[in-house]
Amino acid sequence: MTRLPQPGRTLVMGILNVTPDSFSDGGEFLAVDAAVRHGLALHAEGADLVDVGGESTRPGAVRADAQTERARVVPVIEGLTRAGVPTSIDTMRAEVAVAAVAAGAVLVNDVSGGLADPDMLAAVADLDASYVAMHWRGHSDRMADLASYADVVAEVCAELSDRLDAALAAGVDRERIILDPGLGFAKTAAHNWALLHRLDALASLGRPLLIGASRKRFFGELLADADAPRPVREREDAGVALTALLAAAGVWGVRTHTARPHRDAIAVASRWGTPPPARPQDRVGEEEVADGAG
Ligand code: PMM
Repeated sequence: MTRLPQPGRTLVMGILNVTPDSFSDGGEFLAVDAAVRHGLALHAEGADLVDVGGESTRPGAVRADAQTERARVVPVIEGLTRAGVPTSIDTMRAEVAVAAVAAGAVLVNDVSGGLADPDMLAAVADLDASYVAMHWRGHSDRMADLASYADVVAEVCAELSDRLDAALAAGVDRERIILDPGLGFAKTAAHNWALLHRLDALASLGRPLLIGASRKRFFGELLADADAPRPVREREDAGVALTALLAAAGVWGVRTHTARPHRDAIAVASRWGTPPPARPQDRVGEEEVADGAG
C-alpha cells in the first residue's frame, strides 16, 4: 500500500498526461507501457508522486467521456502502484477518482475543486486519499471568458475558501485538503503573477498549497522573443527558477513536467533558508575570497 509521501521539504508531483491533446506532453504517453515507463522515470529522477491525468484541460480542449478517461488512467496507476510509485489522479469526475483510488492512487487532484461533478466531494469523503481543490471557474471552452477579476487575489482566496467549506461540509477531513490557485485556469499572465506575489494571502486559508506553473503560457509570454512566445519545451528553466522561489516561500508542492531540476532547486532553497553552521573552517573560505583566490 503506497501512502502520500511526507518528504519534509516541498514535494515534487511529476506530470503524466495519458491524453492525445495536453499542451506539453499530449500524445506521448497514450500507450500504457509508455506511460508507466515515463512515470517510473519521473519517480527515479526525484518525483515524490506521479500525477496521472486522462483528460486534457488545455484552453479550448474537448472533454473525454468518463469511460475513456477511466480506461486511460486505471492501468497506468495499477502499473505504477505495483512498482511502488505513489500516484495521484488528476480528474474532475467522482467515478474516475473512485476507480483510481481503488487502483492505488493516494491523492485526488481535482482541478474543479468539486464544482464540475456534484458527486465528487461526497465520493472523496469516503475515500482514503488526500484531496487537492484547485481554483476553477468553468470548463476549458469557457475559461478565457471567465478570466475577469476586480481583485484577483481577493476573489481567488474567497472562491477557494468556499471550496474548502464545501469539502468540509461534504465530510472531507480538513487535514487531507490541499489548495491550489489554478494558474492559467480562467487567469491571464498578470493574474498568475499577482497570485504568485501574494502566496501569503493564499496560505492564510490555512491549508498547504500546491502550485502548477510548469511550462505554462505565462512563461511563454514572459520569455517571448520579438513577437513569438517562448516554445513550450523551452520554458523549463524558468519553471525551475520559480520552484526555488516557491520552495523558499514554503509551498507544500509543485506540479512539474520534469523532476530532477526541480528537486535541485528545492535543495538549494532549503539550504539557502538554513543558516550555515558556524564552524572555524568556514572562515578560511572567507579569507581566500578576500585574497582573490575564490
Ligand atoms: N494544471 C494542469 C492540469 N492539472 N492540477 C493542479 N492541481 N494544478 C494545476 O495547475 C494543473 C493541474 C494543466 O497542465 P498540464 O496540461 O500540463 O497537465
